[in-house]
Amino acid sequence: MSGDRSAGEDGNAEYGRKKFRRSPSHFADRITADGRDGWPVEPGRYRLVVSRACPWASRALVSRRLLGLEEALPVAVADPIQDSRSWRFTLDPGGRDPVLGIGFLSEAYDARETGYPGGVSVPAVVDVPSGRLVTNDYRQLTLDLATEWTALHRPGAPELYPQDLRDEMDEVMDGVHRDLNNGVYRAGFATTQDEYAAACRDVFRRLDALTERLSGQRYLMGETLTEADIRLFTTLVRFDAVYHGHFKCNREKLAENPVLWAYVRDLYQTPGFGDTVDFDHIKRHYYQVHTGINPTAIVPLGPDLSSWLTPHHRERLGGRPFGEGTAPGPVPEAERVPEGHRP
Ligand SMILES: N[C@@H](CCC(=O)N[C@@H](CS)C(=O)NCC(=O)O)C(=O)O
Repeated sequence: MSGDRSAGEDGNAEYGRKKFRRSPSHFADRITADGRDGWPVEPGRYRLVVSRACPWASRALVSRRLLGLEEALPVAVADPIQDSRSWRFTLDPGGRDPVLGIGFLSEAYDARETGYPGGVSVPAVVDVPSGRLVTNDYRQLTLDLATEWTALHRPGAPELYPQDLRDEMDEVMDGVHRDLNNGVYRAGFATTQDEYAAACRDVFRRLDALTERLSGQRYLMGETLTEADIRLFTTLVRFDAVYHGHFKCNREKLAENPVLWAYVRDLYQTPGFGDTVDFDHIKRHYYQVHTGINPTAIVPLGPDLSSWLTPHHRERLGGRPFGEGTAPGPVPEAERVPEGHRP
């Protein structure tokens, strides 16, 4: 290895003239109530490392807020701009995460596996006592927060992965993953016209289908929020800011689709969703890091964010956002997204 740890799934070095592929998460240990992988759920033992720019990491930020796990699973926020050693803690005093004491997330990967040659990705969960990475498997992570961390959930936490809906949810989430969560990346990093066109069509075909599904019901699974909405939200909230321009998914803007634009604003305005979103980190990361597709690294000024807070009127569809539960409380002071990074 040359020491370049930035060449990940959506980094720069990995895409030449070949089909965009996302490499599977390498570290897939699970933190569970019974600790069967050696990692029991314990308050304060682990640190969730995220970039607020990253849609995969942002799922965990939303779940953690909705479930009230902020104290049990503290968070480290990486600088949205990676350097050749990948994610770094340059937002923290002295350029080090105050709890893990490291400057680069790669140090936790190395502590787990010496000479690990793969990309260093977020989200990542690190075991604080040993400083070792536990998992970077974003798919399982949020499901485990919902189903394995229950002893530490706040009173009134919603059920995000209800047993009786799992089959249907898995199917919905698979389609959303293939065509949207990952589809926008396939379009953005395509290196042939045909590959781009196919991916871009998949994106809008899926958005059309979701428009129909969401025109008569408030949330993806009906009247209550679930993990499926979280996974859709993290892509939709980035759509006009980065996927429309930077990834060329530009048949139309989300703001031109009345159903989905109202749906995503409804979520944005729901405690636990919008309060995790940092538009400055999102825009700077995509436009400045992916210099293969944006060689000048210029970050566009738009879009205007003020409309995110306008009335969405989706409450007319009824629904009980948190089911039997309640909305989460305010964002902990230290985790507030700075003014100027949000509407
Ligand atoms: N590792 C995940 C995806 C998570 C991911 O792609 N995160 C991005 C940020 S949005 C990242 O950390 N990329 C840097 C890298 O992989 O080197 C996977 O299994 O597909």
